[in-house]
Amino acid sequence: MSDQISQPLVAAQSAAKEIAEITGKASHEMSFTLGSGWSDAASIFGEPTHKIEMSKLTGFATSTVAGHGGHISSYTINNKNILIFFGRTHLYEGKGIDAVVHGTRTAVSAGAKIVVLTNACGGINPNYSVGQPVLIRDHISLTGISPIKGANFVDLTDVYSARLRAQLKSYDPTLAEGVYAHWPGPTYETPAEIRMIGILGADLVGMSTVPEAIAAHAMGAEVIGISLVTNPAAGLSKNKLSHEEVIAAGKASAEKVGKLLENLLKVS
Ligand code: 8IG
Repeated sequence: MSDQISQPLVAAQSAAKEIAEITGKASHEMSFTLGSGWSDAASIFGEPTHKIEMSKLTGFATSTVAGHGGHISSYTINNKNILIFFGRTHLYEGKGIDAVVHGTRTAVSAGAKIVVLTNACGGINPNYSVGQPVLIRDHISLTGISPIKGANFVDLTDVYSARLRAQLKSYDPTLAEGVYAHWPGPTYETPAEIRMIGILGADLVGMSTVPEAIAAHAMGAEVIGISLVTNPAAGLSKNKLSHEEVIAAGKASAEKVGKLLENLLKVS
């Protein structure tokens, strides 16, 4: 038995302290993790007060590609301090589950009571169109990997805050909700796998968000997850899946995504 807090949490607390020192802001109340297709719209936040290379902070995996490491920007908007994470670590990078959730743990350690997780994903639900943002109502972990260790039986009945989803829908009643399946990647699914995942009850499929949502929820933060559908999942269109398609769909929905980010700033 030990009441010591875990090493990954200690690292997240160190990184959070470094962010507070660099920005001179004792706490940041809200965090955003921007996935592919979302980062361009961040211009609606205006100019950050500080931009921090993740590689300079404790515990962040260093990027293998020079100049392509992620960064974190700090903003103060309407007296609210927010952190935006540009770039995240995915399970398929092989750095381990603690690396995947380190950014999120850092955000919550820095004071984030609301954690916004965005991603680009494949659409399984035939009612969705490419370029459509969908609120994540619930998830299915197909990786079987949890960021929580030991006999910590965390309740996951309401990982994605119903309270915050209702607020967002009050600003935009057209917003759809769906179930997100976390696929390990980095390969996309086969058409047969997409049929399986659809039968299991998922509307969306992607390679991120779920571990981060679990980690934030376990630390007591409220989570909003939003997927931008950037392609029909494998076998649901005549086209092959490509990263270019994803980037193009992200650019095409910049305005919609910007509006959503603006609405997210209003939630409390
Ligand atoms: I963007 O169709 C994007 N990410 N697993 N499947 C999975 N991840 C994705 C997809 C997709 N599209």
